[in-house]
Amino acid sequence: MFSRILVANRGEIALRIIRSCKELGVETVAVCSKADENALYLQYADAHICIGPGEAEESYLNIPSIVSAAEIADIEAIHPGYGFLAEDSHFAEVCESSNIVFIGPSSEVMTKMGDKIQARRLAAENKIPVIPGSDSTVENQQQALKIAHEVGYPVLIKASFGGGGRGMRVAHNDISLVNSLAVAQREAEAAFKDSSIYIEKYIEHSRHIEVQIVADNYGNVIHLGERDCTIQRRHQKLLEQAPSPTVSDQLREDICKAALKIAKAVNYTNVGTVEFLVDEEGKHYFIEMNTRLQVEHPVTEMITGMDLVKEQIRIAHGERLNLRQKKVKSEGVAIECRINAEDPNNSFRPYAGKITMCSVPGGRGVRVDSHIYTGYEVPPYYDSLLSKLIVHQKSREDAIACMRRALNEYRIEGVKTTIPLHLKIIMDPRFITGDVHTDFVENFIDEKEQ
Ligand code: MV4
Repeated sequence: MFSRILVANRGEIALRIIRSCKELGVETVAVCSKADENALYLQYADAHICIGPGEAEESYLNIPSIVSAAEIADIEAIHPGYGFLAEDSHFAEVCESSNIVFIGPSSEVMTKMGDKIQARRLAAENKIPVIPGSDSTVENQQQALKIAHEVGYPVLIKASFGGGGRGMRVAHNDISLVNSLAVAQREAEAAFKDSSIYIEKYIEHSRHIEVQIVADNYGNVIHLGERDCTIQRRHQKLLEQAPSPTVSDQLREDICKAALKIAKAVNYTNVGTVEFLVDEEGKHYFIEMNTRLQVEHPVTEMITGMDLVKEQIRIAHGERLNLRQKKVKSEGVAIECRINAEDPNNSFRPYAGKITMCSVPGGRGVRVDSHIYTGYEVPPYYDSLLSKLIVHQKSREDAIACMRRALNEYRIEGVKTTIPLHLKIIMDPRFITGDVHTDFVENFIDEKEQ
C-alpha cells in the first residue's frame, strides 16, 4: 500500500478521504488555502501545507502549487476528491509525468469523457441509446436549424465541456434557437475556454439516474447499481437516493449493462459514474460520464457496504478488484440530503458567516459527512456544501421517517441552510410516492412562494 498520499481538496471530502486513509494505514498530507487555515480536516491529517490565498484559482486549482506541495511532502499519490482538479485531465497528465499516482482514471480516459460530444459519440458507437441530436459540434445556424427540424422542438443546447447541466439552453422555435446559439457559444467560451456546443432533443419530465462503476487496471469492471438524482435545483443536486424508487428490475439491468459496456469500451479504471436520463415512458439515454468520486457516493456505500474511497486507493495502487459482480449486495434504501449554507428564501444565495451553534443528528442508520463545528467560519470562496446527511434503513418508508427525524435533530445556527427545504421535500406526497421528475423542486418552490 502507499505510505503517504496528498489530499488535494478541502471541506467534507478532504475529511472523508483522510478517514479512509487512516483505516488503510496510509499517512495523509492535506493542503489548505489561507481561508481554510482553521479548518477541521487539517487536524485529522498527519501534516498540512498552505498552497495559496483564499481564491480557488490561486490555491485548490493551482496545479504548480499543488505539485510543489506534493514534492515537499514526498507523497506517492494524490487524491483529488470531487470538484476543483478532479476532472482536469491536464492535472492528471502532470501527475503521471511527475511520477505521482493520480487516484482516478488515466488522463487519456478523462480527456475522452471530458468532451461530452465525444462521450456521446462513443456511447452511440457502442449501441447505447443517446438522445436524438447532433453527432458533432454544431458550428453555425444552418446546422443548428437542420438538427432542430430533424428531432423537433423543443431542443436543448449543451456545451461540450459543460457537464452537470452548466451552460444549457432550451429553444422552442427557430428564432429562439438562432438567438440562443450565439449566446450559448459565448457562454461556453467564457466558462470553459471552448465554444463547442451540441444540440439534443429536450426530453420533458425526465429523471436523472446514474450508475456507479468500479474498474481495476486488469480489465475487471463491476457496477454498484444506480442512484436517483432527480431532485435538483438549478442543476445542483439536492437529494439523492439508492436504489431509485422508480427504476424497474428490467430498467436497472439495462442501464447497468449499458454503463459496464461504455466503461469497458474506453478501458475505464478506478471509480466512475455513467449518467442517464429516463423519459416518461421509461426509456433510458446516456448523457455523460463523470470520471471522479461523486458527492453522492455515500448512498451507494450504504446499500453495498463498500468504501469507495478505499476502492479508489487500492485500485490506484495496482490491486485487483476483490469482488465479483455476483457478490455485490444491495440492501435497503439510502437517502442523502445535501445541507448547503444558503437561503432558499433569498434566491438561494450562498451564505458565508460564522456557525454559532452546531449539533449533529445521530442514532441508528444515520451518517453525517461534514467538516463544520460550532465556531466554524464558512469562507465565501467555495461552494456552499456544509454537510451531507445520509440515512440507511430497510425500506424507503423507514428511510424517509429516519431522514425526517434526523433533519429535525440537526441544529445549525448562524447561517441559513437548506434543512427546511429538505423537510418540505421529503414530506411532499409526490416525493413519498416517487412521482418526481426534472422540474419537481423548481415547481415546488414556486408553489410554496405563491
Ligand atoms: C437534459 C434534459 C432534458 N433533455 N437533456 C443534464 C445534466 C443534469 N444536471 C440535467 N440535465 C438535463 N439534461 C435533454 N436532452 C433535462 C436535464 C435536467 C434534469 C434532468 C433530470 C432531473 C432533473 C433535471 C433538472 C434540470 C435539467
